[in-house]
Amino acid sequence: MRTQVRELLALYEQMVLVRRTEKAAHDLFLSGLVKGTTHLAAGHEAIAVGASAALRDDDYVFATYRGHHHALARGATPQECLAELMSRATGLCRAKGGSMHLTKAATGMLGSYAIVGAHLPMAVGAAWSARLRGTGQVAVAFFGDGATNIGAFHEALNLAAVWKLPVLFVCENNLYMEYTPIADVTAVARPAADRASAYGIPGEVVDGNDVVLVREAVFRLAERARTGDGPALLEAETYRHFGHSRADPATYRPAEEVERWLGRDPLDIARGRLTELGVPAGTLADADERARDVVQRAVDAAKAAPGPDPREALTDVWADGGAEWRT
Ligand SMILES: Cc1ncc(C[n+]2csc(CCOP(=O)(O)OP(=O)(O)O)c2C)c(N)n1
Ligand SMILES: [Mg+2]
Repeated sequence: MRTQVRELLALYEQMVLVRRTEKAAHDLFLSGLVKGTTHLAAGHEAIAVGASAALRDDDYVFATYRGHHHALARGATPQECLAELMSRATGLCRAKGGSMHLTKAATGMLGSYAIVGAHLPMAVGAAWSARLRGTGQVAVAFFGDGATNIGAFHEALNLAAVWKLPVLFVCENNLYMEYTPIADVTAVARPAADRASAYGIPGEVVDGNDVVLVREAVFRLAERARTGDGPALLEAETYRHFGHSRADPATYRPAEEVERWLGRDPLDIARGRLTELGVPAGTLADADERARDVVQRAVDAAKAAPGPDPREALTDVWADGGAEWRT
């Protein structure tokens, strides 16, 4: 899959939109309009945007609590996401999900999950369902480096490999699991890719800050899975611009490391590629401005939206009555 200038420009604009939505979420949190916690994905944009551009519209995506970028890349609007973060009736999940549970089943965004590693077996299940139905869909699970030391990661990989399921595991390796460097607690250098050989599946490393490289790698591995060659593991190297969540100042990260990674901002890398391809600065500025307008309108609309109707508290909530028979 070669990325054309026109496509790259669209990917750039989408990444700017994600970055601006994240910035708005941060500002709204600081002004007390977003309650609870948020895990910003600023710095990770190229992974969600590049991967989504390589997938079919009906493919399935599973994300973590750091999933704003995936929801936006898979069809949720900034307005739906920000309204959800602000617990408004117009939110993506009508205020029942919040930042950590952004879900849009209609566009294949099958959820964001707060329990580290929990969604990997779910992605395997979705892939199995696609196989049984013969739809040609692929399921993609995005997760952090910390998930690679969780049992569910290994169970999911093994079953997916044994059944040769159409699932792609994408690790967003940002070097930290909350405040602990992944390298301090992992015996291999590549926490995801180096584990692939144990399950007999391909393991690759990609520059997760380069949207073009992510798109090409995901396309190749997803098509391989789609045509029956089974799962693969892609480790995308990246870095978060903010702390782990909310007001974490991330002082545990060496200044020199932060500076090096800020110098590899995915937006700058895409901008550099576009400039090299002859796209004028004015065209990039127009894209920036369009994204700024969309997000500003989203913030205004979310602020103006009503809170959820208390009479809807029990709608769209599934219960199997288990509380009675389990006790
Ligand atoms: C099973 C489980 N254990 C612990 C936690 C608490 N926790 C939330 S995020 C996190 C760090 C995960 O790091 P990583 O997988 O690298 O993702 P990142 O936050 O860097 O995107 C931890 C330990 C949790 N949510 N679930
Ligand atoms: Mg991490």
